[in-house]
Amino acid sequence: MQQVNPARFMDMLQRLATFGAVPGGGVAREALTISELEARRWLCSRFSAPHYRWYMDDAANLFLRRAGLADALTPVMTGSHIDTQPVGGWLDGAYGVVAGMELFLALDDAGIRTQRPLELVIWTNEEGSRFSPGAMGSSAFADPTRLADFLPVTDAGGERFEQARDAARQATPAATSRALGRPVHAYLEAHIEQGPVLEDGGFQLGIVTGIQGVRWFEISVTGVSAHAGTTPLAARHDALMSAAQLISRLGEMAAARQDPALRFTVGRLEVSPGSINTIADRVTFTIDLRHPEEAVLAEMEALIRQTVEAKTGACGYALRSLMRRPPTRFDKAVIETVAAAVSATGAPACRLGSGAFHDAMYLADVCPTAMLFVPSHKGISHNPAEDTAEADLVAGVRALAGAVITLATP
Ligand code: HGY
Ligand code: MN
Ligand code: MN
Ligand code: MN
Repeated sequence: MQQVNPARFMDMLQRLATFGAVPGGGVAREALTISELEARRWLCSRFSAPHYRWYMDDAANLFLRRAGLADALTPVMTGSHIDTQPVGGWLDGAYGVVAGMELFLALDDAGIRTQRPLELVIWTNEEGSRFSPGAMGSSAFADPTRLADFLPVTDAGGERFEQARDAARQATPAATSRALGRPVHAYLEAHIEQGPVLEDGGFQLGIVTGIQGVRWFEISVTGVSAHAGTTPLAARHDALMSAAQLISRLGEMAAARQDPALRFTVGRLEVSPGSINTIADRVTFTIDLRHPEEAVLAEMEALIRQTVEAKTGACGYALRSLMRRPPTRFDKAVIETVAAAVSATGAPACRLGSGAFHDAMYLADVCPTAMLFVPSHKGISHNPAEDTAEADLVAGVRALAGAVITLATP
């Protein structure tokens, strides 16, 4: 689509990156924090022509609807998230949202009104770093009964998701509220790969066939706080030492499987009271487990549970499941639509599965869904150094435009 305007697109992408920008690089724009709400407000200000309408649902998912000629038909949806890791990159999520914005503006420039309505969506709390689980907004959209479990979830400072959701409502008065969940004709998400496959293979675009499964756990270890100077080693209930032994035991167990497809990460560790001269009485740490096969995830979970239960000694142990998502297979017809749009751009491309999870995994439960990737430089993501060449970013917008227009033409 020649009306795609690279300068305008890059300008919007760079503008979005200013919300929560960290001096020296990176973006700190966690879900529903002030910087994300300001970014939402800016997005709303960008589209106010009469054929556009903004909506927000009860999970604070934000929708920009572009009326279709046959407006009663179910919409084609595209989008992603704008929340980031505590200090993330400028493209994770943001790319798919701004690619959708550029698509809408290019359609305006071309004077094209698609048959089906189009909806650009900004999903709430995809990263799951402030509120767990991840992809909360899209998960609730796919099954609105889940919202009741999400509303009381608190962040590290004790703020409930419900309070943050309500603040989002105040921040974007232009968005009419609407019910959670609705029929969607098809969903297509553009995203950075966040891994090395495309760049290593010399590919500019990726046709994504699915997403691996993921399980998150929180393990807490309880001991007894005591004086570091007076308490003999043999008399300690040291939660931190016990947690450290458990973490290395679990890490060795994962490594011992020698499965190149297995992902096992302990990313967060909190210690109480966290004083240099007090023996820790409580430690919590998280596990992020991923694999393309559900059976391996189940096996690993059983091993983790057995290892925790087998722990003896003076401390107590508890394991809590935070997130559980089986592997996702995308819709064959939408994958082929993406493949056709990609080949129309002439960009070198390949098919691949996603190592990262995305909101598309929940949309796949309720409508035909697929994704489109652009490369990540050196495979880096969830890191301020996250980057992608402009030519690749723009090629992705062109492919997204082609695929969405095809999907929106009955
Ligand atoms: O964790 C993930 O896979 C996603 O980037 N939030
Ligand atoms: Mn993402
Ligand atoms: Mn991410
Ligand atoms: Mn995602």
